[in-house]
Amino acid sequence: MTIGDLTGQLQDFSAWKQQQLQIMEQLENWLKQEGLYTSQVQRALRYATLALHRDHVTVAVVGEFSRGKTELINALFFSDHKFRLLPTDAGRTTMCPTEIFQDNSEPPCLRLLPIETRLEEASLAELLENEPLWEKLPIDLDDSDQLIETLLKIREQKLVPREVATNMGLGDVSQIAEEVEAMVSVPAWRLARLNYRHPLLSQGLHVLDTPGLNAVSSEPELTYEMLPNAQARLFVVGADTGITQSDMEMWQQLIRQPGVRQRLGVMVVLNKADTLWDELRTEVEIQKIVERQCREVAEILNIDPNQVYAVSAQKGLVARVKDDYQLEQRSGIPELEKQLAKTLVENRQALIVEQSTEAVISALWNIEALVSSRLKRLRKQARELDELSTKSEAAIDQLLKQAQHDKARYQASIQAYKQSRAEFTAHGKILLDAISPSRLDTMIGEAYKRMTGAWTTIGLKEAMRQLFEDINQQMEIASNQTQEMRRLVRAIYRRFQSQHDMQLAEPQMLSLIGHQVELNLVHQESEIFRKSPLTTLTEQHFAVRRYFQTIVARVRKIFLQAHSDAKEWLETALDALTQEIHEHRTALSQQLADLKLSGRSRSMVRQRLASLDRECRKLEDQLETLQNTRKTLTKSVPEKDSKKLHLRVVSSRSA
Ligand SMILES: Nc1nc2c(ncn2[C@@H]2O[C@H](COP(=O)(O)OP(=O)(O)OP(=O)(O)O)[C@@H](O)[C@H]2O)c(=O)[nH]1
Ligand SMILES: [Mg+2]
Repeated sequence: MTIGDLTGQLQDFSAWKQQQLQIMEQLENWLKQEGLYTSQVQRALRYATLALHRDHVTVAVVGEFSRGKTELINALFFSDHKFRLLPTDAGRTTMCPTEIFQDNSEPPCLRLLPIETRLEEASLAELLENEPLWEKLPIDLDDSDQLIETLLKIREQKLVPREVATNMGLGDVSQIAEEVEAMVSVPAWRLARLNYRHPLLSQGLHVLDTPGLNAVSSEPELTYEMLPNAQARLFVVGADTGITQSDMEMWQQLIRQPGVRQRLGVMVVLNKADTLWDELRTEVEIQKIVERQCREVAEILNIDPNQVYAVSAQKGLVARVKDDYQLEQRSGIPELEKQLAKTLVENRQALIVEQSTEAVISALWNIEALVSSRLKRLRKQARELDELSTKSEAAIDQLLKQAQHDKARYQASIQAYKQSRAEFTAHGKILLDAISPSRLDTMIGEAYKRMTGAWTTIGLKEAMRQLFEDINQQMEIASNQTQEMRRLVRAIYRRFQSQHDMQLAEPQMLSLIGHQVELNLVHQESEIFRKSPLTTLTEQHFAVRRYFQTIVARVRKIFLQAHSDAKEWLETALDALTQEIHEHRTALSQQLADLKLSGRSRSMVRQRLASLDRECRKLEDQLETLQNTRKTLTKSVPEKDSKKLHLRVVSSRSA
């Protein structure tokens, strides 16, 4: 049976990542050896290598309960087991979000986070680190009964007093249990993490199964981080129910989130298509009905009809377990798998390139500019030295004077450079201070005090408004400083470019726009939260906690990122120029030495010319290697025998 599309694509992708890692490792060695290992490239390589090592792709499956999400996961990823891996059933089945992945550093197991942790303030990220809190159940891969039995835990519920359920923030999702009046039923676990073994998972695939109802939206980290960051999100609806009011609510809340930047990778699955397979109709008639329903779904959700896939997860699973090729094709699962594989890998790759490869490439551009500039300078020196041999002593004397004059002029401009650099550092301080973690902590601390001390909802809402006013003000200060500094850096660069004929790559600039856009989105969400009647109705303590978990946590993340970006930029923005200035000074001294030399000995001039020629050739080789490496790094499609090619490209020159 084929689960080939996904496996194949993921294998190619892993190969591509391995290849990238290899190129980067060789590049690092080569740069060190050639003395070209700048701090910018060092940072970019370290970041990219880490990102490539940690990388995985995530598929998240969301939708209302009983639409067949879990069955779809079984059919798409785990049909080679020949049994139903994850439990599915009519009614609510998956009680807590379930992550499935492979971590070879420990034996397979199921970890469960008790629902009671919702009573604590700790975030999910913190709880993930707190090992003893989790219940850990070992899994025997050779014993399918034990495996299935263990996985049934995901369905567990428990009875708690209604008040406790409310304190857990589950007041609206818990069902009233008939037996005990004041007790309500809540999921027993908050999150399940299944460390499993499977060829797809071993390629770095993570699968996130979620429960229906609004269980996901009660976990802010799931809603705002895990879901938007998944490379593919499958939204499952049922062909038997059509799109219901609650499907629509989940779509709005989880997929079209107002405060989250929309990313690619949403696929809508119209499941249970087999309920339309009416035996009294012809195949063509059935096909038409299915297509019509897909179009209707697309229309209601306001998406392209090509984003809707009609499948039967159940028939797909049965077909794959029983090796029934025809039924498998009819189930629509293979087509969905093909598109899913494409979406996953393309999105992931694009992100890796955007977030890390581009930084390495930009660092390489700067090194290229540096080497080109060295080459240009050496060639000029060689040319001048060559010309000197035909010149009279008086002419050489004249040139000597000119060179001394150049050096003096250069010395004067160094003073100006130092002044601008001091100005740059001063602006940098204001910038960093405006968005510093301690300033942020103060603002958040004050907001917390105001919110918890507020007697009325109006006071609470006012505190929320005030927090964003403070935050936006700080961002504004930072953004103004960035603009000032941009002007300053440009001016310094221009001066050295025009006055001293330096060849400089465009200086890297800092932009906080991306962070400001993110912040605006969170602000919008904060406004929705602030104005929602629910906030007025919710007990103040819970409203504040929820506000901190959903809004403030994200503000903190954006701020910290902006701060670290700014800090990194400040440390490296003038590096290229400083390096150039240093080399320029050496070149000027060298020029003077050459002039003096030319007046003395012909054979020494010849020796010097030969050595210049060797140096030029070395620089030309460096340039070629840099250009080739840049090209290979930007290649997105893995090529079968490209591994050898890279090895040669990077190492031959250094041999
Ligand atoms: N006819 C038909 N039934 C299906 C199909 N897929 C799932 N089902 C049935 O629908 C019911 C719900 O399936 P699940 O996979 O548990 O649904 P879910 O969306 O994971 O539900 P929750 O875990 O409660 O959120 C089960 O009884 C499945 O057998 C399908 O393609 N066709
Ligand atoms: Mg389920």
